[in-house]
Amino acid sequence: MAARAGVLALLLLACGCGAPSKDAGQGNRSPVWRVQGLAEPESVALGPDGRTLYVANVGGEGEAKDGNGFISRISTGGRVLQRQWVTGLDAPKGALVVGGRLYVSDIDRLVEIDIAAGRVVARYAVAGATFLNDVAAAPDGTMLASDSGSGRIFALRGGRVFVWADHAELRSVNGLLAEPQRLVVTTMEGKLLAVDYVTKAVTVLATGLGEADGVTQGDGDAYFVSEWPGRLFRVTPDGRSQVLIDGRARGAYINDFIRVGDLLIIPSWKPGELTAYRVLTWMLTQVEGERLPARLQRTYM
Ligand SMILES: [Ca+2]
Ligand SMILES: [Ca+2]
Repeated sequence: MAARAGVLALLLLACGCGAPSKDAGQGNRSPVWRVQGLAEPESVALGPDGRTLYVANVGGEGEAKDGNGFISRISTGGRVLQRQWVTGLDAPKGALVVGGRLYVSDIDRLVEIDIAAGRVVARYAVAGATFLNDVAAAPDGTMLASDSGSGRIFALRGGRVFVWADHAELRSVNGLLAEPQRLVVTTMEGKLLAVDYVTKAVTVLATGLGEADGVTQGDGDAYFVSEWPGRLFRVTPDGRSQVLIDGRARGAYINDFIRVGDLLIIPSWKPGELTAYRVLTWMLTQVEGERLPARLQRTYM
């Protein structure tokens, strides 16, 4: 433990990220690094170089067209490269890199940013959307965006925007994860769903996940799902879930996180942070006071 704390201290010194966080040693996971002072960060995307993160900062309220939203560039080591890299957005939420472009959802528009040039090159109006949230790319290249306001998923293909999925289960739709055969979706009614790309049939994978937000692949065939007021779940294919982290006591949201190899990189709208945690470290330690199943301990030890 002392050795790990030493390594953490070295990492923090190396990246200038400040003191170890307050939640270390309080039953939660210890972060690898943490960047503070962001402005309501909702999501993060990994750049084409594999070591640059693009963080969408809402700046204030989620629906406000206030022009103060921006994108930050931060290294995967936790160093702020440029806090205000692309500015002039309203409330950017979802962020996804495809090729050399960063796609960002911005209330009722999809914004396309040329990463090399560092500027907005296109804006696509999404008629009928009021609270665009996550962005994902289907295997055929179609850009998909969830709209929490209307409970629909919109698509952008060949410069044209249209309604891609409209289903009662999609009410309060939030996170998207594009798999080869299906789109995995979270809703703020606590559901983890799968939508068939062709038939648009919806399957309920799990319920009871609070006000669910981000979703990534977990270990094996499990998923990691966040609920934005502050919990991170591990959800297994049988629909059961366990809490891996709980930031509610310190008021730390868990918004639309990503997984980069062994790291989970988590934006926290409140208190305005980006934090990296090491997934395998969790699997080696206790989770919410109870051991992981023996099968998993063997897998990861
Ligand atoms: Ca704003
Ligand atoms: Ca989200």
